[in-house]
Amino acid sequence: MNANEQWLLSPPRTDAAWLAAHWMPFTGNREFKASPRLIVGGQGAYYSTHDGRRVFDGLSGLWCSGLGHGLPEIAEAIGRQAAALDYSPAFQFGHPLSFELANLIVERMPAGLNRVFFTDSGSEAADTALKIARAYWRARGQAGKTRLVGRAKGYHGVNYGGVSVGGMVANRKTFGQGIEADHLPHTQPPAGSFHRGMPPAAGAHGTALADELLALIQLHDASNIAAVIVEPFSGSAGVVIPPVGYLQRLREICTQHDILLIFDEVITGFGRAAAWTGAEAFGVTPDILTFAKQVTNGVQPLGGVVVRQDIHDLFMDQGGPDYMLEFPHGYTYSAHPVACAAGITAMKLLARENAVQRVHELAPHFEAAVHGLKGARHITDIRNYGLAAGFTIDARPGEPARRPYEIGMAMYRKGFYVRYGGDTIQLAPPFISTTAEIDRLVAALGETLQETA
Ligand code: PXG
Ligand code: PLP
Repeated sequence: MNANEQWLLSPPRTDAAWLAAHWMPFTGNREFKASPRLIVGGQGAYYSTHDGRRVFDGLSGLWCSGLGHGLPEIAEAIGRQAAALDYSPAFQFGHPLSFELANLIVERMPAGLNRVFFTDSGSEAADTALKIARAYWRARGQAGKTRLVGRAKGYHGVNYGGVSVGGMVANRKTFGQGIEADHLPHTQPPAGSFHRGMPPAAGAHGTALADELLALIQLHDASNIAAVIVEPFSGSAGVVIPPVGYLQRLREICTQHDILLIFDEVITGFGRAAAWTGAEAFGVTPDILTFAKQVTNGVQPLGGVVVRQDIHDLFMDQGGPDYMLEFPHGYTYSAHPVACAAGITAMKLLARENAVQRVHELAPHFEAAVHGLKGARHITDIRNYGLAAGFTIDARPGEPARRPYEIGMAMYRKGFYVRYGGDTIQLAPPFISTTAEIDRLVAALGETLQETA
């Protein structure tokens, strides 16, 4: 039975009284419940909707389903695992799958990053990485190294650590004091730049932006700074690509001043940047790296943190008697067996389906297509890397977020799901997309821009 047939038998309720019980995340709840958009099925690069339509998945879910939807291997692996072992205690006991998944992940890491700590989400991965950084310096006898440095426009999830180092104003301003954090300037070029891929190194958008870290070191002294956390490229902010040389310079400064460099790869791992990681794509190796989303193709909630072996080993060496905990941290569902079953299968499928190679081959076509919208109505900038693109939309006076919302809704009515947020539209089509599907997606966006007031 396909999703449409299922719907005919039992259409979901969409009346406001029914929908009211679920307070939805990062959603305009009042608007949604007045005009519900329920997704009832997913196959390949398409969703089916409660009103019986097929919609192209232009953001791979929320950047997580690059292999497309409805993969029987993952469904079978989850079913088998739930029947064999549905849950086992995450603390002081283990199950075989987490070790297999950790090894599969390590295989895809830049050299030296080879110890994996599992979480259930990207937000938990970001907070875990920050805690590892602080605990590491404490274990090294430098307990004063606690300050954390993030970046304007950065997104590291929604828990307190991630929001504190994050730089999305809308996600910060509502919640009062977080933990102490400083922010580097963002690297988004001025509107009208229309850079393809990485912005050039020249001028203010080169290593000068990374050198801002030196000013923070001068202000606080490196003896007080634990870590710098950045996304290799920012997704949520509207696809912000690092200028040539920027990440290299951050790496250099962190190494010189004994500051840990954390890459938040929740979006860039695994495949989106036409490489297994952003670290590999941009040729810069962090000390700590986070992942989530694509690790299970979005099928189960799972994230994690990968660290350099010597960071891990320091915890072991300083751990006291061997029955003691080396790191008092973890989640009930860390390395959940069913999520690990999905992760193992997804990691194998990414390899078998040549996901990285596919993205590499599609990326030039995608780049040409999205930059073809330069000059289209309301577009003030376009940025892209791998299979990710961000468009800045000219703001209506006093209402920067309205036009992107209207565009997103009009696209959905036409049969294309795209992400809108702030003053941007974002595209991140599945790795399995065809060039024709990409052309249709971008053509629909062009048409919608033209029709939008
Ligand atoms: N770090 C980064 C770099 C992310 O992109 C998170 C942490 C948090 O992950 P969880 O699993 O806790 O959501 C993310 C998540 C968007 C969008 O449209 C981006 C994310 C989530 C939802 C929407 O840009 N990124
Ligand atoms: N709150 C309470 C009262 C708990 O007992 C626990 C876990 O035992 C948590 C929060 C944390 O939940 P999780 O481990 O799923 O993050």
